Amino acid sequence: MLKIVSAKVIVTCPGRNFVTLKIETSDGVTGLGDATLSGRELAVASYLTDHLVPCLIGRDAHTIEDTWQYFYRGAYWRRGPVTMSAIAAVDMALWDIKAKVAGLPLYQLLGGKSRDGAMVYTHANGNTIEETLEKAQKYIAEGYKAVRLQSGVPGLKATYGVGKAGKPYDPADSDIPSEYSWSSEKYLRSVPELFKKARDVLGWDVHLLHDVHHRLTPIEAARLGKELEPYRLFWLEDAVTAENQANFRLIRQHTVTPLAVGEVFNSIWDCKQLIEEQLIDYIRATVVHAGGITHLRRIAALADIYNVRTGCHGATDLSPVSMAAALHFDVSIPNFGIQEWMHHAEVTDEVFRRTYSYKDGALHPGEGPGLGVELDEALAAKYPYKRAYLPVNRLEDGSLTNW
Ligand code: GCO
Ligand code: MG
Repeated sequence: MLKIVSAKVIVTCPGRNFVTLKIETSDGVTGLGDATLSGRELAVASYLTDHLVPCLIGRDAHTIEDTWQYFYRGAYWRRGPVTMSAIAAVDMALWDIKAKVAGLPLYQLLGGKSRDGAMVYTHANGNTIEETLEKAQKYIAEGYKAVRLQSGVPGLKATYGVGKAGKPYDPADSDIPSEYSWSSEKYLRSVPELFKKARDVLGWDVHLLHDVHHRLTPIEAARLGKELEPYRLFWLEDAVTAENQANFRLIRQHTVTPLAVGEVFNSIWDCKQLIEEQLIDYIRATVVHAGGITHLRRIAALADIYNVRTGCHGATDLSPVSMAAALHFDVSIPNFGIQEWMHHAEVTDEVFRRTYSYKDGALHPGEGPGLGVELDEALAAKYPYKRAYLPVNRLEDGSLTNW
C-alpha cells in the first residue's frame, strides 16, 4: 500500500488562472493533476478541498480505478464539469505517482507508444483574411502540418478566436463577462471566402481546421459544411451545440466535411449517441474536463470501434499538466487523430516546468518518469488568482446566444 498523506490545491495566475492538485504519498512521491475550469475555477478548487481531499488522505495511491469509482459512483450526484474536473485532477495525479514509482514515462503504463509523437494543430487568426493567412504561413514554415484558421467577420466588431491587435488570444479576459455581438448571416458569408483564399495561398499539403464555437443551427451548419467541401477541411468544429446529440444527424445528412465536437463534454454519456451513430469524426473530450485519463480512455475505446478518432481540446486554459497527460494518452491509443496546441505564455511555462517538446509538427511527451511536469510552488505563489470570465454573446437584436 502506498498511502496518500497529503493533498493540496494550488491556485495560481501566471498569465491566466490555473487550479492544480498536488498529492503526496508516504514514500514522498508526489503527483500533479490539473483541475482548471475556465471562469469557474474556485468552484472546482472548493469541490476538491472541501469534499475530495478529506476522503483521499489514507487511501492507497495505487488504486486508481477504485478511487475513480469511489468519487464518481460514491458521490450519488454524477457528472457535470465541476465534479468531473475535480475527479480528473485526482486521477491525473495518481497516474503521475504510479508512473513515477514505476520509473517510467506515463505512456508506458498506458500500453506503450503507438506513434512517435502527437500531430498538433495551432491557431492562426487575424482581423482580415490576409492577416490570418500570413500567420498560417509562419506556422507552416515552422513545420506545422495542421493549422486552425479564424478570421474577423466584416460587419462584426469582434468574434471568437481573433485576439486584440498584437496580443495573444485568450477569451477569459474580464472581471465581469465582456459582451460580444453576433450575426450568423454575416459569419456565414465570410467563412467560405477565408478557405478559398487559404487554399490559393497555402496550397493543399497542410491540414486546415475551423471552429464555429457552437454558433449555428443544424441547417446553417449543414450549409456551411457543404460550402466548405471543395476546400477539404480536416474538420469543422463545434458547428452546433450538442446537448441534443441528434443535432448532428441533420448536418451529417447533408455534408461530407468531417465534424468534431466535445471540448465541453464531461462524460461518455455526452457523446454516446454521437459516436454510436457515427455522427462525428473526431471527439474532442479532454483529460481535465472529462474525468481524467481513466475516463478519457473509456471514451476513446468506444470511439475506436466506430471509426471516430480523438482530437483533444488543448487551449491555454488547460494547464501544462493537462497537456502532458493528453500527450501520454495521444501517443498510446490506437485511434488518435490530432491534438490542439495553443502555446502557453512564457510565464506559465516558468511556473509549470514541462518536459514535453515540439518538433516537426508534433509534440513529444518526454521520457522522464510520470507526466513530466513539475510545479514551482514558490513562483506560483507570486501570481495570485484574478477573477476572469469568458465572454457572453448577444444577437444584434440583443437576445442572448451561445458564445
Ligand atoms: C478551442 C476552444 C477554446 C475555448 C476555451 C474556453 O477550440 O480551443 O474553443 O478556445 O473557447 O477553451 O475556455
Ligand atoms: Mg473549440
